[in-house]
Amino acid sequence: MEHAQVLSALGFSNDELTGGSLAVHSPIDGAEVARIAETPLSDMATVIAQSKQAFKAWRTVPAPRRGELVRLLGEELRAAKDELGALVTLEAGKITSEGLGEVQEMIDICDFAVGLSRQLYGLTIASERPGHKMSESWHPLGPCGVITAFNFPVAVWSWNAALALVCGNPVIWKPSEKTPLTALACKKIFEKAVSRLGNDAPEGLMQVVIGRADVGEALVTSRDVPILSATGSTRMGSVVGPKVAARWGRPILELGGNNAMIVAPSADLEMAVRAIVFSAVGTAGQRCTSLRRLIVHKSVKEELVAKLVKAYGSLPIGDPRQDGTLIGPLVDRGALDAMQGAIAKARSEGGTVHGGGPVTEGVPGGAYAAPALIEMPGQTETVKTETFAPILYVMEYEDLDQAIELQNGVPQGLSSCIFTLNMREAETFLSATGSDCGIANVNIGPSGAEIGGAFGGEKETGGGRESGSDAWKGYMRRQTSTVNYSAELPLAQGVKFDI
Ligand code: UN1
Repeated sequence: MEHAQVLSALGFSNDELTGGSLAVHSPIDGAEVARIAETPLSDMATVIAQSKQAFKAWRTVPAPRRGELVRLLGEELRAAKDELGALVTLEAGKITSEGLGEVQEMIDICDFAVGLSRQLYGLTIASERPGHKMSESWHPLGPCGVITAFNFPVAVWSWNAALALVCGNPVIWKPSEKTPLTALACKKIFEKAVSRLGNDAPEGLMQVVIGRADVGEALVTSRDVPILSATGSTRMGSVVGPKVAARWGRPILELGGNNAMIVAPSADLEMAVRAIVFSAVGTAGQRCTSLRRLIVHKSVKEELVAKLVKAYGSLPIGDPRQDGTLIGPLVDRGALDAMQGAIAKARSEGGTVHGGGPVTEGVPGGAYAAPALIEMPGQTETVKTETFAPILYVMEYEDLDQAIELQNGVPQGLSSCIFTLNMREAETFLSATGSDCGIANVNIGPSGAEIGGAFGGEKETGGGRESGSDAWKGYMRRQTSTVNYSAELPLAQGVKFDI
């Protein structure tokens, strides 16, 4: 499909796509596809005030009814899956199947959140005092700012929005300036769900603000935005986190990863190769969960590297819309330059480089590159740095302790995995002395997590959790209540204070 067709299928009018100050380019061919209006900084106070107002109404709507809105959103996403998937491909450069997969991830989190809307459970807790009841309940917290990155332009919003909405919070979404069209398309889809719900959804329940860092900054620094979820680089998080904390807000940070796979001597190598290739070169290495480091036992390293070099040699690179393409473009020229810079640095640190060069033939323009496999003499500074591109550094190990030390020996802590058929090794990797990451897998690559689990990581990844499990608790305030239904007033801890 041509760019214009994709945009019109989602209901964009010419007015929306022209005359603004933010130029949007497609990574597929580098073409400018729109010039859209930016949210003036001076509007942010009104946006936030409207969200605050919406909160007052939305928090009183029963949670299962809030879930109904999210159920309708899931229905609308199902209906728009092909069109929205195509827009993800257009704006982020993902291959068709991954664009559709991202929309499926949105549908999945909506289903999860609908069920959750009847399960925002608290606890009853045994009181030490006679005739007393202790309990814990969860209440809506307030406007939730969501700052998302270009690489998952819609799914990460939905992880946050679906939960925030059932939890009783309005959402203000600031998408990456590289992918604002997908956000505006989601807003249109959301509005359809709102109009089907009827009167319960207040004005301003989900707002999208378009702009650059200063627009995001307005959310980050506002005391009226108690929850601020931000996905992006560690550098961005190191600015956002302290600012949110300084005004007593709650940050949910999902930052850089530097994800590793340990390949043990007993590993099923054929399976490992498939997992490595998908997680290292899928999405052109631009997932926060992409595989970046391979830690291979020295007894299998030669064989595995040979298999990988062969597999890498035949990967179809090109137009992500075309059937059969597995590697689409990098997001822009800057990403290609960063990739080439990292490869040059790795080489200067003693790395042996396979592939990794820019690809200019058989591609429709844009910034395309062959994936790089780099055999490294050790875990150098370059290996410890996340480069958002398909570069896989290979290192060898002799015993599992050393492999785990290498795996944990980077500043980031998002995702990790081990390929082994040895149960002792697998369980050690998952134990308290194993991987230090938020995600640790066995015989599966580090990327492509399901929405049912909590998603996020430790150390410079920021510590936030989104998506499944009990991540919803990050979007609510906890209230502990003690009720005295006796005629006495005993004090806790046996304290006496008679007057
Ligand atoms: C991201 O790259 O920010 O686990 C999110 C995965 C996807 C989400 C990635 N489900 O790879």
